[in-house]
Amino acid sequence: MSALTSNPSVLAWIEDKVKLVSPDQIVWIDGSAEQIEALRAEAVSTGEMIKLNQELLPDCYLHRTAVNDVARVEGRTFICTPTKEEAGPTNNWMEPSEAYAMLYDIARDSYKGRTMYVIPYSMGPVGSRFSKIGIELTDSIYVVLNMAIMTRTGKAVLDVLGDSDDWVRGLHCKCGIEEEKRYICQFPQDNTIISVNSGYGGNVLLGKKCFALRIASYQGWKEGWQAEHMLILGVEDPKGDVRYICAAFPSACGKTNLAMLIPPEIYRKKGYKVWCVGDDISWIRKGPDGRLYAINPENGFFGVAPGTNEKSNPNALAATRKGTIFTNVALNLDTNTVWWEGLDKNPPENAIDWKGNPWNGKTSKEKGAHPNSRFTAPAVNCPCISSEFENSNGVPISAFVFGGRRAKLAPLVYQSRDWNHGVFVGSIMASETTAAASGAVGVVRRDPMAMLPFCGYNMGDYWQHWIDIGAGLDPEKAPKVFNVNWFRKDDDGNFMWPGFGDNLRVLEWILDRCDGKVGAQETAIGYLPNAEDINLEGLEGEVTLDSLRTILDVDKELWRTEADGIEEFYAKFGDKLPPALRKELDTLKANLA
Ligand code: GTP
Ligand code: SPV
Ligand code: MN
Repeated sequence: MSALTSNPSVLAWIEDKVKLVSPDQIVWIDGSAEQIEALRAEAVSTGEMIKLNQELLPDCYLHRTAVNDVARVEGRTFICTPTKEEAGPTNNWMEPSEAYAMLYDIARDSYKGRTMYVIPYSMGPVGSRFSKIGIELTDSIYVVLNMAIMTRTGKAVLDVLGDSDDWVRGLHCKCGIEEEKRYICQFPQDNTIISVNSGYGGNVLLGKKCFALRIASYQGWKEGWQAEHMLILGVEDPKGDVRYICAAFPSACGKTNLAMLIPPEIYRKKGYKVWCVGDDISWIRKGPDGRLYAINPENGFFGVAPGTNEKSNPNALAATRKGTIFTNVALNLDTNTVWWEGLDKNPPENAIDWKGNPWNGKTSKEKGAHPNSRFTAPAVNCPCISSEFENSNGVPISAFVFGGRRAKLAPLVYQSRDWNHGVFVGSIMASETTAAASGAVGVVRRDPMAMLPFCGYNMGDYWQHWIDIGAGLDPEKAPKVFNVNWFRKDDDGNFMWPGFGDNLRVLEWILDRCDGKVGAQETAIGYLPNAEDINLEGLEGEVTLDSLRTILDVDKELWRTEADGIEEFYAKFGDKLPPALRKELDTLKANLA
């Protein structure tokens, strides 16, 4: 197949990689429906994908990854900068020439007997000033089909690129899916990503975490913009005014759910609506009017399946009813449809679990779906997708919201005193680990701005970049900064806040604060709501004013211990710690004394 571009930098790079990996043939992904259909058929014929019930789930497929390959591998993810200091204390680092040599050894001849797919893709609407172009080489049809949902792919992207060499190089080699030889390496200075020995999501869909966060965060630092692990949603009030919020929560901590929330009945009756612009990543720039604007660089949702149901997230569920790829969920053999824990109370008895073994959902103690099983669904399928989803100029941001999964300590919501204090609040985020990454689950760790696994440079420089962005904004126009925690638990381990749709009650307080419409209590950590100002109408029996007060408390004793933890964490950054954040920590300590 002939090349779809004459761009010299593209052709030279591909020629070089062809020599390295030795594919049998090369296929350029042109963006046509026919090509996608042919690739689906080929993947079904080899068993790589299973075609699901086309009446109930048109154009939907199931894929199972290797059992050793079900989540991002943070321990095997590297930032390859010339010096270790550029990668900083929170990233794994490898010297670039060493990394290239090691990766090329692993990748050499690994496409023998296989096809090289060349995927040109745009992160962001094709041609938008926010957007960036990448090319991913892969030997996996599954990757091609996922990228075709998650990004804008095909010839149109190459036409926009023209002869420019401003594009991100991505090489993915499945190799033998060997865990000990799995590496996900980013080379920020070279605009390059190399991923070997995995076939799973965030490790191999290189447009997502590798490019749109790790490489793009570095680009944003150099170019004066931001790439963040943030959802974008619009809240429409009864007058029809829509205000936008960006929220950063760590992996599997509720971004997709919040981005698509269905307002509680009392809000729906008043005329409130919520629109989803993005569920995972935001690229943010200052607009001509001095406000910050955000786009979602993705074109689909790579969402957590377990727990997604008609009640928790009907919009996400609806988005998965056509054109979707399911990964590592259970297969119901009676209906040829999919099932996962928390979908409904009726698990199939005649099924295949995510590992590919016969499974009876009524009797088996094993899980049918992996806790990090996922759906890859086109954004356009989502019933609440925003009319601004394709807007090349992005949407104006009123508030940034940080949040994590904390059984104790962090209150339901609080507001920072100003921008720099907001950066501090983001920098001290901590959250219990989840199944989205391999390793222990439920351990509290620091995860600044939910970017711990995704920041492509020194986190100290990243914080300073946040502070510099704020310094360039008129405080009147800068987004207000908040922190939320939907995950407070009582002593019996029950969640104390209903969450999901009811989180709109907290968003309403946040937007009212942005408008200066509601008061707050000034505490040691920032502004907390007066309990009466969170609307509990319709939650009678579920949340009382007293239980609300419990999750709005600031326990100074616990916070003093927390401050010691922050001190210890900050110490890792040495002189890369922005003085402004040091000052904020001192203020916190003084407030707690
Ligand atoms: P990534 O795609 O990994 O970045 O995850 P995410 O941040 O989009 O998380 P997602 O919305 O998929 O939610 C992950 C898990 O958190 C699911 O099991 C949800 O059911 C659960 N969850 C989401 N929102 C809430 C909430 O408000 N309260 C509670 N208790 N659980 C929630
Ligand atoms: C996350 O882990 O934050 C995800 C899934 O969104 S992955 O694409 O695997 O990174
Ligand atoms: Mn994510």
